[in-house]
Amino acid sequence: MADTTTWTDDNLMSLQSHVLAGERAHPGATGDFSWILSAISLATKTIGNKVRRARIEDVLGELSAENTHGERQQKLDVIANDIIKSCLGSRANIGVLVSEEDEEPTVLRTRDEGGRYAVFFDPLDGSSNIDVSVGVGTIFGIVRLPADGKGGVDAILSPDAKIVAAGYVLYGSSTVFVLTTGNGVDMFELDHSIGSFVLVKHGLRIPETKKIYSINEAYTNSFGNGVSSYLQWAHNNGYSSRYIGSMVADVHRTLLKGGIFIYPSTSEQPSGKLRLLYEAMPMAMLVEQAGGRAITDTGRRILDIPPTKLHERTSVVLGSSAEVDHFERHQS
Ligand code: AFP
Repeated sequence: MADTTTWTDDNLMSLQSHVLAGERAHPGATGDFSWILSAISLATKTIGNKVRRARIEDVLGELSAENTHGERQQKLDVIANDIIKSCLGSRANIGVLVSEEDEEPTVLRTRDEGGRYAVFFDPLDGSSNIDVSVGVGTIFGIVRLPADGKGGVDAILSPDAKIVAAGYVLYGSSTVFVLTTGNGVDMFELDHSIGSFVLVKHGLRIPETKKIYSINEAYTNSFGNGVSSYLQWAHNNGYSSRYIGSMVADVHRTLLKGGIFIYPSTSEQPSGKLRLLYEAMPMAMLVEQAGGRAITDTGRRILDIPPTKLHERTSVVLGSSAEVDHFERHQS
């Protein structure tokens, strides 16, 4: 398939102007997205700054507390969570915030009080890598809450709640913001000299095929037969392996270079490890909007899974459409 990606190296377009331009193209648009995305942009620039200064400020290392999943929190997990909540908290159109780091959602306002959206986020994905300067990131999904409900927690899990935008910010060798509002995928890079995310790729498309798989192969003995059979096939067919252990970084490479990212269910984690609402769904939306596929290891489209609880886990298989097809062929 032809690469329709447009590299934007002549016109300067900031994230904010890009979102405003998108809204102007839709008569009747409320400006909701620019309002929410400007808060996410501010929050992620602030988190990025903390990540870059991690050894200079005292923000590295573990806390004694565990998060809602029983995982040891890093200091930066908590700092990033606080930053996002303080940036999003004042946005009048957000009803609920759901964070990986908080057991309970933060209910800001009801639907009647103007809370039209919920924002789901993993403030600092891959944070156990932070002490060794590996790329980490923030993942988010924006969900429009049903118009007739009261808002709050029930609204988030309602079948009428619809994910309308998703993205991540990767704090890697450069800081990139990858975004979809349901109209393709765009990529912005933080220009530190002007403090703005600047559009660098419009209409990003994932390569249709690439012989790269990304999975934690150390868990081989606890994979199901379908996953093992796929890996055996990949070994016999000249595949390379790439695994960073930071979902944002692994998915980013997969989006740009192609291939497949797999976090399957294992005998220890029968439902998988990654979280549906603020890891799997946003990444699934991005990958699909870029022309790829995102399913569970039993072949269910991730965006079709109705969430039943806030911190639900799922298996994740996503990437180039031909590569996900190969994986699917080995599951029976
Ligand atoms: P941390 O945020 O605790 O580092 O976990 C990262 C993560 O949720 C995701 O980013 C990785 O893809 C996955 O865990 C790696 O898990 P394994 O270490 O089990 O491969």
